[in-house]
Amino acid sequence: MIDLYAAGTSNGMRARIALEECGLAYTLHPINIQKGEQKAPQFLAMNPNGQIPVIVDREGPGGKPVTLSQSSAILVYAGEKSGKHMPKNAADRPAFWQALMSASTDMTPTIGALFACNGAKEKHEPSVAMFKDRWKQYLKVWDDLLDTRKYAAGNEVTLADFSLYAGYYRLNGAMPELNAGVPNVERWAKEIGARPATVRALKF
Ligand SMILES: N[C@@H](CCC(=O)N[C@@H](CS)C(=O)NCC(=O)O)C(=O)O
Repeated sequence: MIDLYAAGTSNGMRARIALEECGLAYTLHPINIQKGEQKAPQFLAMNPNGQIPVIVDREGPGGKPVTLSQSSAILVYAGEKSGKHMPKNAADRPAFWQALMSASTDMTPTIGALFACNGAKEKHEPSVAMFKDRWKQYLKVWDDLLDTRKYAAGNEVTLADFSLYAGYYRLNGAMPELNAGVPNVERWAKEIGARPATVRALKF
């Protein structure tokens, strides 16, 4: 059994989608980041950075408990533990890793920066515009890619798709206009977003 500590942000959703899609049994412990629950001593003992998501797997490798933060690390951990949704074809792996890294190191931090700049008391419009443009650029590249293949890494759904979807879904809720005009992404998002395990994972 895995304990998942998360909130409904793109990083939190990424981790939860992975656990659901990989069919791993887990208990969700919702963390209210607005109230600062991620800075409580018992949380910091699991992740000294005081950030969600975190998992605790009481039956990690060798039967030993594992505590893990970083949404993409959790994603790959779930894939390796379950043997699901990692690319089967070796030739698909470079594209898999590239999409996975882009989702967590390009796209999600852009969402975080955008929300922070946009929601700041003293809003800095040039920064807001810069992060909006950056998001649209990532999405345009993603749309071009999905014109040539069905999924992030080829013709099979992988964890890279779930990782990208978490960010897309998060922004769709807050600033849907930034997700407009990308028909291939829309086609792909409609399919990923209809998967029962993904639907379950998004209900925070
Ligand atoms: N690189 C980390 C980022 C984690 C992160 O930024 N978590 C945010 C929510 S999406 C958080 O906990 N923010 C609250 C805080 O920093 O106090 C990951 O991929 O998990």
